[in-house]
Amino acid sequence: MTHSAALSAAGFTDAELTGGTLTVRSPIDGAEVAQLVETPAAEMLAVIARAKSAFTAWRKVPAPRRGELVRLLGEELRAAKDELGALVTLEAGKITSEGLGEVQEMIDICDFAVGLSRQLYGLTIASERPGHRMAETWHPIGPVGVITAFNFPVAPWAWNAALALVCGDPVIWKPSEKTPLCALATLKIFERALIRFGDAPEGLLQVVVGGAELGEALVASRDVPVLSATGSTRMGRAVGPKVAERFGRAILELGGNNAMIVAPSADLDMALRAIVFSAVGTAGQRCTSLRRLIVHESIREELVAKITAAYSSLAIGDPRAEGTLIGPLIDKAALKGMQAALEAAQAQGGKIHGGAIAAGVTGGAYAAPAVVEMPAQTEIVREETFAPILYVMGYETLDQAIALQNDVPQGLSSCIFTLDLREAETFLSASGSDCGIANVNIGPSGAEIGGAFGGEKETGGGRESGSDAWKGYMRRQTNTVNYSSELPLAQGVKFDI
Ligand code: UN1
Repeated sequence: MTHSAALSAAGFTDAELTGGTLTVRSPIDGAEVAQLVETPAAEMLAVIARAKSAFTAWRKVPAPRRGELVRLLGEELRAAKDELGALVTLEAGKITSEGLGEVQEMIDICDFAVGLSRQLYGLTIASERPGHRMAETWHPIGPVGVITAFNFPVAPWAWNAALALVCGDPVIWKPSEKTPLCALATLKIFERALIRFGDAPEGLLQVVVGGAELGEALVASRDVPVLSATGSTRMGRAVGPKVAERFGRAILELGGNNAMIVAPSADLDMALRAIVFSAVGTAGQRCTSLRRLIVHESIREELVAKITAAYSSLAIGDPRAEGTLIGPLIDKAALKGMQAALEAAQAQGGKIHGGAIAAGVTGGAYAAPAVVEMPAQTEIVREETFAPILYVMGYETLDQAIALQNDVPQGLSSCIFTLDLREAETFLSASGSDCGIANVNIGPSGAEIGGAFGGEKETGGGRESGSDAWKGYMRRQTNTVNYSSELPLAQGVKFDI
């Protein structure tokens, strides 16, 4: 599909795509696809005020009814899956299947959130006083700011928004400047759900288009009690303290430096498939991408040979073409970053296989994936480079492997390939992987929405998506009700007047 066909299939008119100051390019060929009108920074107070007023109405709508809106959103996303998936491909450069997969992730979280809308369970707590009852109740908290990154232009928004909406919170979405079209197309889909829903307050979902100053307005506002941000650790370092300063709640999903330990007992063919998908899928631009391979010395050479052989047959090129497995990097700067990392790795003793600039489509930034054998976990290995570079290191004992895996600043995802139960359970134990995600015989990327998603250390500590991540979008209230005619004090305190 041509760019203009993909844009009109996603519902854009020419007028919407022209006349503004934000240039949007497709990483497929670097072509300019839109000049979008930006949200003036001065308008942010009005945007936030609109969300605040939507909140006063939406919080009173029963949660299962709020769930109905998200159910309709899921239906509309199902209907628009191909078009939105193609737009993800156009704007983020993902191969077709991964573009569709991202939309499926949105649909999945909608389904999850619909069920959740009838399960925002509180607790009943035993009171120590006679004739008293204690409870814990979860209430909507207020507008939620959602800042998303280019590499997953829509799914992380959906993890946040589907939960926030059933929890009773309006959403203000600041997408990456590199992928605003995906956000605007999602808004159109959401608006179709809103029309079918009927009586939702105005301002439940607003998309703001533009640069960092828009995000900064959300970060600074006391009227945005929850700020969920996906992106680099550098961005999180700027956002986190500012939100904390005003006692807001930041949900941060930042960099990863994800490892796989391959033990001697591993099923190597399975490990190989997992390695290739997680290291080169999305051209190595997932926060969950496999970046470090920690492999037992006894199988190291064999595995490196298998990976380099597999890499040599991967189709690199136009992500829309059938059979392509590696599309473009987001832009030329990303390609430069990859080359700089490879140079640094070489200077730090690395032996590089692959990693050359690839032809791809003229105007795009394409690269062959690289495997780099490292003598140790040097400085460059400890950094997250958003590109298909896989550093390989050897180990002798599992303790060493786990120590190496944990000895990086980031803590998002991790995995072990082993058929040894003791090794697998040790890896998952309190003294095993220190990451938010730890898998056995599965790669580190491609998590399902049912689990809580996020990680520790410089990954930011936030949790989104499944499990009880919904609690991050609500305020907790402890209730004590006295139905007796006495007024006993807790802890046996006497205070007679
Ligand atoms: C991201 O890269 O920001 O686990 C999110 C995965 C996807 C989400 C990645 N479900 O790889």
